[in-house]
Amino acid sequence: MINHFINVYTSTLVSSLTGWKGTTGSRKTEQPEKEIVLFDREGCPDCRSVRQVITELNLDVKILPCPEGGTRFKHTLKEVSGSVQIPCLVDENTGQKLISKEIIIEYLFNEYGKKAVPQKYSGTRFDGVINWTSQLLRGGRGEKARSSLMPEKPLTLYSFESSPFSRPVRELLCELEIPYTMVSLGKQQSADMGPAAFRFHRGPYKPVKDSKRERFLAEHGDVMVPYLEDPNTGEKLFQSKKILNYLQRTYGQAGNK
Ligand SMILES: N[C@@H](CCC(=O)N[C@@H](CS)C(=O)NCC(=O)O)C(=O)O
Repeated sequence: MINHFINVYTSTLVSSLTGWKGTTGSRKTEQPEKEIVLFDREGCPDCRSVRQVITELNLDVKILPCPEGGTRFKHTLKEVSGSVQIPCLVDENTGQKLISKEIIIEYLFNEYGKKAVPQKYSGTRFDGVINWTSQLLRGGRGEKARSSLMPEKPLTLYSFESSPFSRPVRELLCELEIPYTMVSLGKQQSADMGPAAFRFHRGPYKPVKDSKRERFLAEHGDVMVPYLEDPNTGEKLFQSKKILNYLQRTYGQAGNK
């Protein structure tokens, strides 16, 4: 319980330190037909910058985790891009295979945001110290592989990049090298702001019309992330702590923390 509190608390500090980038989600972007794939490491600052833009553009992407020491997707990564460098983005809609965060971010804004990279996402001279402090605060979570069982089908996680409750789940998915579709549920209006239990907005919650949030509310009666679906077991879960326990129990292997 205390461990989980500290986990979420330091995750909140990281979101604050990174200026809560990756909180808002565009109302305009259209999801492309084919799945965009991101070879990603949750604890890697360059990958985080890319994921912030993915939330900002309200895109859903397939995450193939490549933690240090991981072997599951490294071979595919090398085949696809000729190197093991991450982040690496593969977009079958346009035939692009891209490495390096600057190139990926520019591509995503041009292709899906129909605009140039906003100032907010072009980096600052404080990035080095912010990244170093963030990694320190997370104590190396989301960086190194642990042995795990490979699910037959990819999982689905609803989240947005800065969500303090979702980060620990993404970190564990990365450590366990579990592939998943990351559905972005960034905040699209002021009424979306705040934790699910006490939204800053008063009155009944109404998401933006015809949005993913509206569909999520219709299906679940609330909008709250993280939310995990596992088609391998039929499990559908809210609550970060429950999800972490579930992942560890189902895919983590004995001898690991
Ligand atoms: N107790 C929940 C809290 C989840 C929560 O409050 N998540 C926030 C995002 S970090 C949320 O869903 N806010 C409402 C929203 O985004 O509409 C958990 O541990 O998962």
